[in-house]
Parts: sequence; structure tokens; C-alpha cells
Amino acid sequence: MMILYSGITCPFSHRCRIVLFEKEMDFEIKDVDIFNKPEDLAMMNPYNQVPVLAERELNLYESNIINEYIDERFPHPQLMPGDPISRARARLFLFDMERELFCHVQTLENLDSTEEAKDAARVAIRERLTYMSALFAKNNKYILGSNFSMVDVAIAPLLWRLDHYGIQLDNSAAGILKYGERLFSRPAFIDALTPSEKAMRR
Ligand SMILES: N[C@@H](CCC(=O)N[C@@H](CS)C(=O)NCC(=O)O)C(=O)O
Repeated sequence: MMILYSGITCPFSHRCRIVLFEKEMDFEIKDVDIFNKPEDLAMMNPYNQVPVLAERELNLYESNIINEYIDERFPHPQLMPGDPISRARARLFLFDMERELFCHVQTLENLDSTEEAKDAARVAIRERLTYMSALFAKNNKYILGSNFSMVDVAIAPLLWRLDHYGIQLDNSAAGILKYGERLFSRPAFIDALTPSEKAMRR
């Protein structure tokens, strides 16, 4: 059985939990306190971070890599697009998301970040999400179009944490906020939330 070592408030672990619940297969989630990490975490992930997925002799880290593995191992429902062109586009979205959004999420998550660095991260996230709102102008239900995909999984934990991170979006970002509500109403999204994550939004 797959075991996910997951941080209870970690946005990257949250991505992997969403995929596990979308797939409706057997798995175990081990909650990790990132301030008191188990000794074996560093043996499974040289960066000593969560999430880590362990399955028999395989230890995987990096949320998007873990998620692609789960998607290939359990193909239904398929979360990476089936054809090579759409799949390549999805990977570009995932890459851009790490560079343009989640590097700033890291700043907000890092206890050592200064208040100036956190404020700059909030501004960068707000601007990028406002820019991305245009994607929903054409009635796109999800980022790649009408189908829920891995790209939606990757951004969902950030949209869920906007209030928690102190990021306010205005009306020009209404499209992405409505899209967020669509993601949050998915049963797998709700099931994947930890009690601490539930408390982040009221
Ligand atoms: N790029 C990694 C980021 C993982 C990450 O930053 N995890 C944080 C928790 S949100 C962590 O384990 N921090 C503990 C540490 O770095 O010591 C991924 O996508 O999985």
C-alpha cells in the first residue's frame, strides 16, 4: 500500500492528498510534524521535507513528481491529459506555477522569512493570480478547459490559503476566485483537508 508522509498544513502535501482522494484507492497518510521530523524522513528524501510517498522499495519526493506517479499507477480518473501536446502544455503550466507562484508560497511558509520578503511574496502572488484570471474569461471551468487536471490540483492548496496568507484579491480576479470555489466543492478536495487546513477558511 502507498504511504504518504504529509505535513498537516503543508500546501505541497495537500496536493498529494487531493490526488490520492481523487483516485479513491487504498493508501495511508502519516501526519508529519515538520518541527519534529521523524528520523527516517531524511533517508527517504535527501531534502528532509514532506511530502514523501513510499511504496515498497520506492521512495518519492517532490509533490508534482509524486502526483504524476500516482496518476500513472492508478489511471482513473486520469489527471494528466492523454495526448502528448496537451500533456506537454500541462507540464509547462506546472513548471510556471512553481516559478511564478510557489516560490513565493515557500517564502510565506518559511519561518525565517522577513516581513518585507513576505509582503513582496504576497504582492507577487496577487499579481500573478490576477493575471491568470483571464484564463477563466472564456468560461473555462478548469485551467486546461473543461476537464479537471493535475494543474488544478497544483494550484488548489494556494487558493485555499489566500486568507490564511493575508492575500486579498479584488474584482479583477473574480474569475479565479469563482474557479477556486469550484475546486473546493469537489468531494475529494473536502476529504483531503486536514483539521488544521479546514480551520484556515471559514
Ligand atoms: N518542492 C517541494 C516543497 C516541499 C516543502 O517545501 N515542504 C515543506 C513543508 S510545506 C517542508 O517539509 N519543510 C520542512 C523543512 O524544509 O525542513 C514539493 O513540491 O514537494
